[in-house]
Amino acid sequence: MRKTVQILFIFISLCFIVACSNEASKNEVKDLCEEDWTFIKGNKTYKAEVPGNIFSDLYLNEIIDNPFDQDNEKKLEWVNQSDWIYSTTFTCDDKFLAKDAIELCFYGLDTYSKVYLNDQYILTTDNMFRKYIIDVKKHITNNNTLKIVFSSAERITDSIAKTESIQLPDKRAYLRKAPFQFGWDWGPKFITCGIYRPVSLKAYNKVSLKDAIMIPDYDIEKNLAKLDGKIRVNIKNKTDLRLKVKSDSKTYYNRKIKADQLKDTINFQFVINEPKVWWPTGMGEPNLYNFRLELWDGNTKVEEKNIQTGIRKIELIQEADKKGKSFYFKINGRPFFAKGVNYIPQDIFLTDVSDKQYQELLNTVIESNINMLRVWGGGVYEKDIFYNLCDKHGIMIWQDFMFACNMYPGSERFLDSVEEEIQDNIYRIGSHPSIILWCGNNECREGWENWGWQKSLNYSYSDSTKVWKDYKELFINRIPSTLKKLDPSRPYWESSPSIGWGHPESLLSGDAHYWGVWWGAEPFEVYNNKVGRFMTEYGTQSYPSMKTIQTFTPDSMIYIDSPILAQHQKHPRGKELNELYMKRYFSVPKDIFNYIYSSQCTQAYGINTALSAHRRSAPYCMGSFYWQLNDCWPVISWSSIDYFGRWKPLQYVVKEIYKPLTIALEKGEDHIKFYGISDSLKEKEVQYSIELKKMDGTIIKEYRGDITLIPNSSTLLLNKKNANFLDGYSINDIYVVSRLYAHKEKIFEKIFILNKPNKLNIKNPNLSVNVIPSPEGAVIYLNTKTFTPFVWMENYNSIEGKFEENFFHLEAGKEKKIIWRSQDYPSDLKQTLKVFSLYDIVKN
Ligand code: BMA
Repeated sequence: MRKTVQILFIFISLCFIVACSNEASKNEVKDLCEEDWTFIKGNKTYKAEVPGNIFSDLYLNEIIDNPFDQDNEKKLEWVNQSDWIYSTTFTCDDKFLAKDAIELCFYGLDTYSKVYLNDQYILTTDNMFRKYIIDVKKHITNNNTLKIVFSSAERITDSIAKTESIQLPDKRAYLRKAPFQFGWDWGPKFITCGIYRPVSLKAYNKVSLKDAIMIPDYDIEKNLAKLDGKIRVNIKNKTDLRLKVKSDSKTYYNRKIKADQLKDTINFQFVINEPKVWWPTGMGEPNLYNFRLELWDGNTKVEEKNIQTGIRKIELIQEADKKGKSFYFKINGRPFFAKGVNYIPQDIFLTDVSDKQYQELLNTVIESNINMLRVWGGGVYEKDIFYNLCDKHGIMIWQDFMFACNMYPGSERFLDSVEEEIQDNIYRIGSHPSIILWCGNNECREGWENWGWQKSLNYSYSDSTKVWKDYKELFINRIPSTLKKLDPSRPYWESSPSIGWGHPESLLSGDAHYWGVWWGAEPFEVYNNKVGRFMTEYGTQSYPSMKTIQTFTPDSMIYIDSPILAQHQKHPRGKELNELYMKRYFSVPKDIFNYIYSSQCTQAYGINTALSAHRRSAPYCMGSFYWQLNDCWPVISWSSIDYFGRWKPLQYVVKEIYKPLTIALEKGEDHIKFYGISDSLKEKEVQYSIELKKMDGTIIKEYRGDITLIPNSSTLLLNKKNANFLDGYSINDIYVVSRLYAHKEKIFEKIFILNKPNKLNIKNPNLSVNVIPSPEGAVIYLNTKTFTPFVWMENYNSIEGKFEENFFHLEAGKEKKIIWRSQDYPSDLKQTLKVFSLYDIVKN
């Protein structure tokens, strides 16, 4: 018995020793975001949020008013001009301090700062897109003070510009900071500073895991996945290490790395037979793999990291054809039409976006049948949650690097910093299957070639040569060669667009931005002819809803020429151009409610023209990305949802036209053509019907036919001479109802008008509106006795709700039932619901 007790005692002691030594060699992380942070204003200290930014901190401490309110932007210039000091105190226990190395890790400092630990200077930062890691072992004690002094980014860029012999188009180029925060044609100028991403400490004895990436490739023929992984480590003391790659149920990789072979990058590869493949939405399941990378030192798991990835093969196909060169993607060997939109940061104050907002934005994307987003290069590399959600929902991403509408310095210091930035971000986001392309920049080449910078900046021949050489070094050498090392799996595209919109070749190959409409004031019909291979930008503005305007404008200031509205319009000719287009297609009402509605109709009508031209040009055109999905503050802009996520009419149009099966109309000078568009990869046998109707709903005539829709393409359903089709009727007196049937069952219906909206001969609809409470919120019944185009419902109640359907044409005698989804039923909904229609703004 005594012997058993002795053995037990020895065993327990051994376990204890092993556990202690295990504990001792484990890396330890301390999250400094959990500490109390302060910032200084005058001679007072205030509570600060970390992650956070100065504007939000000033607002939370009631030092400034809401920056978005009225014209507060103008009054807050001083914040941009000031320097700001953030600090915290924290303790470290002896066990933590006993480790051989202690790293301070900043995942994002915005932007120009000097960092002091216990009053010792330790770091200068000038790139908000980089991760900064420094060994602070020699400075750290039990009680510590960390202080970060942020200098005004505006003053820093000014002072750098002064020392440069060649001026770049915009001085914001000198700092690696989100370009849009210096002001954009949809964004205010709030030049934030602060600790905008996490900050932590890590103590370790031997090796610290810095970051890791897993790049998947998929061999379609062999049905085999190859995973290419890299781990970056910081090494304090070399040791034998073991790397394991696991999922919950399986170990995929297990290898010992001898101390003498340990380098700061560990490469690993393994294969998966018959993997579950990642498909984008509409094409299959977005299957994901969740791997856990573990670093072991003997019996101790030193550190681990989770990586989410998906197995898929991505190809960008550019093949010469009769007109130029194709430009489309294949995923897992299958081509697809990219139903896209441009995405900008959801808030000028980056740290104010909640996880819920990311989720809600993605919900809008999914509901709208969008399958691809372009993360535009004037913003930021998004947070992990954004890419996680895109992976999960099968939303693909065109990822710009953060360079926009500018030329950039070519100094070694700058290039080295960018190289670090590119590496950090590829390591952070490169494992995500949703990202299918890296793009060098937004409109830098376009600007250089077409915007007259060389003349306006008075460049000499040698100046031009130098600036262009620097461009090439950055976008044709440094970035692609970094990518080659880390991620050769994805295509790299130097600049979006590849050729400027003033050049006819821009429509024959590469990606195109078409801004002849809006910037060039051309009519929307021009969209029908200006169709490129892959349309990555085009757009037109509209006002946000009245509810959104009310958040920043007092009632007495809500009128069309209000200076407050002018402050929330950032395009130099915004109001003038909006009104030009409103007048051309709808009208410019005097009443502000109708004015907003007319502007929103105009935007929806214009982008509908472009979207349907692009869709019906498949497979010549294989992608369409209107400018832009969202806003970063309440503003009059090109967005289809506003800052608060409220849908403008355009969002309903997008949802409709991006359906996997749709009909598009082409109305030419002498012909009228209807196309059936199918995203399906198989041929589809359908029947179509096209009815020509009078405004009272009487059918004039009907065309029917059977047709096989070509996969992933657009198929001509009906082609008629105008005179023949109209049968003596004026295009202003009729409308068309088109339908698709499969096995006699209706699978799609769409109503078309044939002329500009303000030309139609419509009558007063005297809409009857019935609102009934329901478990979902409310049900709305609409009835009319005459064709009522562009019905748009707005609820001005304080309770938020969403119309399941909105912005449609209503036929005479066809009751429409719409569900209004809301948490609550407001008893005054009947009074606060306003139903607009075309007749309200073009009474004839
Ligand atoms: C595009 C974008 C942005 C801009 C938009 C509207 O070119 O890249 O620069 O906001 O035009 O002008």
